[in-house]
Amino acid sequence: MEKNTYDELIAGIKGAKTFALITHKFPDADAFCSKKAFARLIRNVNPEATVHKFVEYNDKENLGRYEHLFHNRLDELNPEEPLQQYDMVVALDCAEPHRMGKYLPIFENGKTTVNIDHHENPKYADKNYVDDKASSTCEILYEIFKEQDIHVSDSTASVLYGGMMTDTGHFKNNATARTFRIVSEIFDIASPERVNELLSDKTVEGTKIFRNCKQNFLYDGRFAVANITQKDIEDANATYRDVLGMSDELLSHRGVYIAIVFAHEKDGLIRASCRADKGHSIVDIVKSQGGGYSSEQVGAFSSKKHVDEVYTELMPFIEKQINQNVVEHNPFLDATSYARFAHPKKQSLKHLLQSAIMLHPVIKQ
Ligand SMILES: [Mn+2]
Repeated sequence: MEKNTYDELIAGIKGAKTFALITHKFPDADAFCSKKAFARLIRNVNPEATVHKFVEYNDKENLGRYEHLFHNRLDELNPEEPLQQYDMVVALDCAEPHRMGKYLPIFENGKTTVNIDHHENPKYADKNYVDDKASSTCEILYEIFKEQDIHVSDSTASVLYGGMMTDTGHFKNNATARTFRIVSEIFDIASPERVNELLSDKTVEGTKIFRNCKQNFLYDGRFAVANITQKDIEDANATYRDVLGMSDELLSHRGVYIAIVFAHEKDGLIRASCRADKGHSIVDIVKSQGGGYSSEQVGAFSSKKHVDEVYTELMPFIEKQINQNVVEHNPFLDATSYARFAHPKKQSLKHLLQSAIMLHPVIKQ
């Protein structure tokens, strides 16, 4: 990326009075953290400006997971009022315009539009800062702060770290030497307490669910699946948001390429959180149910269909992913252990998913 592009961005920020920051719907930590960090960048460069922040989240619970980062200072669009035109509208972590959800009209109505992202991205804005080699949008933002000599506070450093850590699955996916160089600089700036604060969002209720998940998940060596029923959630006095993140845990088992955690809610709604190992993708899996994804490795969907139907529809996509041979990226598996993990006792996926239902008969509606 050319150096003067960031100069142009900063000049644009200095010349604008009103800003709207938008990130993708079904936001993850990189979305929230990059938005927060960019608001601070604006405050440093142009303290008089007004900044509005928009994000379409799927429910309050999803927001709740990150509310300690936001204190609920998010703006909402009032459909009764005419659409405001902002001097600069910045899309953060949005691979495609439609991922802005209901806030896309604000973007389209912006005097100047900016697109900062680390996905494969068609560069849909007036000014595009797209780097698909970056681990996260927060990684790109850190480089903008540094290159432009903008002060990175203790708190901003930890926010940027939050986006980098989560988008890389705790530095297991897409983390590069560049990522770790930045992380080492962040640890020079941020106090460990701040960073740990970001990590301490676990709840005791979540841990109870987690224990259940760990005892009851099923796997065939390459694919791991767990079902969390409404009863499990109620018994633990937990909420759906406590269930998020367990798919990361399932994926961390040796040899597992794809992990899905299903949460079954009272009204028959199924929510699924999907993860893929490097070299694999959950994109087709979540797309088959109209879900969203923040990278090839991380996605989610919800469905009102019967669980059997959802499983049947997912199966070919899961099968395609787990049958791909990507053994070469795991240096820790020698030929013998690979044979054991990659070719476990043949158990059909259908059987596996059926067992998952039988284990939790309560989800059979
Ligand atoms: Mn991201």
